[in-house]
Amino acid sequence: MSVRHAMLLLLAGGLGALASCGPQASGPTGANPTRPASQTTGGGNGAGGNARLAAVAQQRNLTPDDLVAAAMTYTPSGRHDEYIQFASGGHSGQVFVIGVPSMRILRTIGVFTPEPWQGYGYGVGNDILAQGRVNGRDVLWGDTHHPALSETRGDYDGQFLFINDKANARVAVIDLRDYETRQILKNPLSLSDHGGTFVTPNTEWVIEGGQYSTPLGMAYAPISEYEESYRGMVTFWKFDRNAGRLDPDRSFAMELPPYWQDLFDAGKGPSEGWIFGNSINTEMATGGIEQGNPPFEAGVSRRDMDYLHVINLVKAAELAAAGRTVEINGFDVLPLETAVAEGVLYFIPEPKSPHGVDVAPSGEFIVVSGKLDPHVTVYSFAKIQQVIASGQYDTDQFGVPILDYDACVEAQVEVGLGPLHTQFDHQGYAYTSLFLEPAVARWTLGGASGSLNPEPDWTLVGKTSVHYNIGHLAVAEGDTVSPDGNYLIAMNKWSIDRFMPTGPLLPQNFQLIDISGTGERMPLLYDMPMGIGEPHYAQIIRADKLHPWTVYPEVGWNPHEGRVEVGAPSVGRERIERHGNEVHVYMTVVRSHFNPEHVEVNQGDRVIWHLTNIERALDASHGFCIPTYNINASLEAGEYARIEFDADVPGVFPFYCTEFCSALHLEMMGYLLVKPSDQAAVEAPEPIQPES
Ligand code: CUK
Ligand code: CUA
Repeated sequence: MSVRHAMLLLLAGGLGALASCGPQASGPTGANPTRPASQTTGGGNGAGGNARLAAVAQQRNLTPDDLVAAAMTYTPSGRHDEYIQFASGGHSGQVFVIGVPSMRILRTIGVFTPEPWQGYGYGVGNDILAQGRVNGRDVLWGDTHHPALSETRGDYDGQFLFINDKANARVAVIDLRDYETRQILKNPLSLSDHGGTFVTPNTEWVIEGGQYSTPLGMAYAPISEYEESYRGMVTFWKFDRNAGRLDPDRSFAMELPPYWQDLFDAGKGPSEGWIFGNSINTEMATGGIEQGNPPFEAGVSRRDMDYLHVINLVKAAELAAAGRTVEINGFDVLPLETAVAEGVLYFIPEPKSPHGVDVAPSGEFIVVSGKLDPHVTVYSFAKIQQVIASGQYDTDQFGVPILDYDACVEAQVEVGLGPLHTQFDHQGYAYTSLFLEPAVARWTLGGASGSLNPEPDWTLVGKTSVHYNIGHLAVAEGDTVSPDGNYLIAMNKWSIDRFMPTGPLLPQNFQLIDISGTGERMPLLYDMPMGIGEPHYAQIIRADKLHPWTVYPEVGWNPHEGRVEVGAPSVGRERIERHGNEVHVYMTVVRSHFNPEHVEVNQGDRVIWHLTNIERALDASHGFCIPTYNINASLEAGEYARIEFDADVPGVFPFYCTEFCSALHLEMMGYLLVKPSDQAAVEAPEPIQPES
């Protein structure tokens, strides 16, 4: 017997002892000539289980570490995950909901892109997607980057999720009672955003920072006027928690120099009320490789330092409320001049073209990752306040105070090549993604109260290699005031050889890492291909903080209005009403029929189709599609939906339920008859018999 096999047996003994307490699992291995007798008998005896586990491990060439990783992630049928991850969907324009540690995708949330399974944008939800129109044009995709869970006292509260669309500078609000998008807002100033969305500790404000500077208000100016006419910005959207909506009338933005603002984060604890953002391109490079200018990649990285933006949001909001703003494209903007004069905006040098900016759980420190510099730089909020109070500083060409770097910095930690983003755990550790190595670095946060780790402050502790180039990382509740730790997900941009190739376009790779221990050890547990866009950021919330509806609260519920729809179709009140050439269909939906089943209209009629799913059972969703009319709805138990269209094409259209709901699901259909305009018109609807 090899040493490795002996280790497997030993380990299997441990697992077997655990397994023997519970019900015996059925064998997943299929035909295996060497499998022991206990596997076929299903006997609950520990020794048989051990032998069986060892045999499976040997057959599948699994190491003891593999078996431990499997045991830590495998989630038996019917068991739920401890955490839920909300991951941006990158260019899919959506959000993905993923269980942790099982890494099972639970749901897509349609946000900026139509999503046919939910019927989002195929007759229902079109009004929400329409809110995201830009200059009257539908923009039916987004580049979602940073999801932000709503917070109460700096901790996730499980009520709402916000997300930005970098490509078009839009933000969306998702209601976590039903995981549906409720609102999309187009930023009236900017054409790209990146520093969003981030929330203040009680979700009073949702932050959306711009990225590539343009003339504000989506205006035109030649690029030769870059320094005079192009501007950066950060927008503060006021969140009305009761309404579940962002309120543009109480929101405002701040004009910033045309540096490319990158990411933002909100202060907490002692730094609550302040906002921090990093930047690239303080060089104000304008590119033009075709004219012999340095390309952006070089021009944007010429200076040794860029600027950490430090913004007094409380004061900015007071100024905005006092009317110290100007209006640009119908939106209130605090001018740069005013922000400077009133002490709202400060800069601190940060090493060359940094990336993330992350406020530590205590709110005392702000961590900026070097990207082109192997360090993370840690700024002290207390020191920043001292320097501001001293009134001693230079200014940049826009008059913005530049605070002394050395006076504001608490520490620098050399973490490795290409540091991008940092998150925190409950043990006083910080974790930074290293794009170039690629790896995750664990280091100790100095001055962390309640620190459990024995290492000295501000020290690199260890690294785990990831496959491959990592962007963001997410620790369970790792950007809140009270991180959970335990799990870290590396969001890797390249997967290279990790999976079976799927043509030349390969998935991204989420890697789950166990960070429950201390010291150097951070074992990799699981690879999860993400073949649906490039998620940038994710947040991981404890599952027991989420309390979604499992059916809508009442039959006839209009999710978009958050109330029962007056006049929603109900049993016995199904009917078709004609008012001139406008036809209203009032239809109930239940296993396994629609009522009415015949809907006759005239070509050219405007059809307004009201549907209520009258089911009250868990998971009793029905679909509703009309062929060739680009209509598909998903009606969850209790849901009311309204679909409007012009019956411009004559013919006979079998509508049916698109969700396999019962044994008689195929029979769940009806006919829409659109009478050609050259034939005698449908006069009055057939009488509808109330359901008995
Ligand atoms: S960014 Cu993608 S890796 Cu848009 Cu938050 Cu850093
Ligand atoms: Cu209802 Cu299928």
